[in-house]
Amino acid sequence: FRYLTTGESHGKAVTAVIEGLPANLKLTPKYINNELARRQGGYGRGGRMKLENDQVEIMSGIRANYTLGSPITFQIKNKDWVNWQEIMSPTGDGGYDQGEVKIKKDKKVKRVEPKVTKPRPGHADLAGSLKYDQQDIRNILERASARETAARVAVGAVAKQFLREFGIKVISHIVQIGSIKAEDKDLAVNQIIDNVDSSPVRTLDAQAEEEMIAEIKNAKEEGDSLGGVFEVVTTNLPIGLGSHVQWDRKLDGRLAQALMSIQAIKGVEVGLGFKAAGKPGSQVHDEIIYKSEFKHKSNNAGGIEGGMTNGEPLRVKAAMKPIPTLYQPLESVDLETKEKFKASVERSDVTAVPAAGVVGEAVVAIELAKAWLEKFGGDSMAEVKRNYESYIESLKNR
Ligand code: EPS
Repeated sequence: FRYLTTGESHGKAVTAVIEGLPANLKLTPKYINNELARRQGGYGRGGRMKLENDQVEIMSGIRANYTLGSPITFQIKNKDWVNWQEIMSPTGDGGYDQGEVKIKKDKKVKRVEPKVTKPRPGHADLAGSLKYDQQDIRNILERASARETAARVAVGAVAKQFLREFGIKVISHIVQIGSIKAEDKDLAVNQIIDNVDSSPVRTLDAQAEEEMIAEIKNAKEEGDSLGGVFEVVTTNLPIGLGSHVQWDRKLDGRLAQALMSIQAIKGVEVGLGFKAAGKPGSQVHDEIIYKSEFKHKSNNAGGIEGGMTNGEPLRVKAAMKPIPTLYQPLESVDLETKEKFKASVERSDVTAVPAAGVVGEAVVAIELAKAWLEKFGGDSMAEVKRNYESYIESLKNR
């Protein structure tokens, strides 16, 4: 299946269109809303998250809680829109007209913001404004914003519901915030699911949790921001999702692209990842055993060999850079005057790594659901299940 998202951060809503899901999959807004709430949490978020209360509104493709096989559209309204409707009005009704501030005499304009000409380091501001020939940086930053990830988490919730029909669960946990690393515990999916969301930084290491919170508090006081690392883990996947035969069908490559496309992600590791480069092969590759089915003695590969799932749980990590909107100003140059200035902000998150983990789950679930439908595809859930079961049966005869 495929999807697109739309929406500006302070526009009316973020939306998504999903195409290619089979009919008769049970989908309820409750599950999607719960995932949206998980993304909004996490210690270190700023003022905007106190304002928003993300709820999905389904516009098409679902009837009486079951998919129809037709495209699914939904929207998540931006509550902050009411404060921006003059500035973000698609028709310029608020008096704002592409770079000009006009206050109409006969109209009360609650708030008018001059155009943004000061590009913030680390954002899409500079490159986007030059590339799209924009005089007002707002025309770039609104879409570049990580607000868009709300739509992706909703799509991911749909993918998760689909995978759950086959017993596949996807979860994330935070393994590093700033300089604080959690102990590498290699926990199973259900243990992570049961424990991770009660931690304000979504980590499974209580000692690291305290230190992470202290580091976030400290960064806040200093007007600074923090990055970190999350890991996404799944239950055992069936052998053979993805393929070795062509570069764009390799599942690890597709997962890396999906994860790298999350705002502020700068690196992705599959299994041992970068650590594998420094070890001899004898300590990296997972030995194969047979106990009524083919298994591996370890899972350093993170569940993927040759671009295909190998029957083990998937383990992927992604590194997020510190949020570039800082209270501590960074040097930049005004687009119009070319004068130096120090970028300042009114409101920002200190860190969004716990939320990024939830987004990571979503994009991983989406890629897995896509690969699942490529291998076991059908127009109804019953057809997909038949195809899946017959493949699993065929493996038993090997
Ligand atoms: C974001 C900046 C902040 C974050 C926002 C992402 O928003 P604002 O500019 O309105 O203060 O709160 O995240 C979300 C709105 C969200 O839903 O996650 C950015 O520049 O990427």
